Amino acid sequence: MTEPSIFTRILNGDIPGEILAETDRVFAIRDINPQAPVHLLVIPKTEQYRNVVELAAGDPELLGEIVSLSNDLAATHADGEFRLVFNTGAHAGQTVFHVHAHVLAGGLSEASVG
Ligand code: DGP
Repeated sequence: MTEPSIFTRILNGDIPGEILAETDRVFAIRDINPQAPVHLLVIPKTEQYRNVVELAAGDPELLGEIVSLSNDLAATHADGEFRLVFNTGAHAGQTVFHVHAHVLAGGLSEASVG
């Protein structure tokens, strides 16, 4: 049996981390290493999908829930405008293979992509 991901351990309260928002199927935390004034992670509760490609193929409605919660969080934590990033693969910088969206917001107009 594989170990639970770092995000599942936070969700379960096994390691510290504030749950900022939660629905039946998704939850949000702050990124431990913020790359923008507001940098949140929106994560499905299931670990079934390793990346956004698998998620889109397997449960597009759940992907829609991630986008919707990201939008809500950008409205409550910033001005409602945001960048949504899914690192997909180790060579693209993915380190946690439990799919998650990076929600980057709060003064990004000068920031470059990548
Ligand atoms: P990625 O590189 O796309 O797989 O993003 C993983 C992110 O997870 C990375 O930006 C840092 C964040 N992260 C890793 N460990 C923890 C943790 O223990 N707590 C929180 N809040 N974030 C974490």
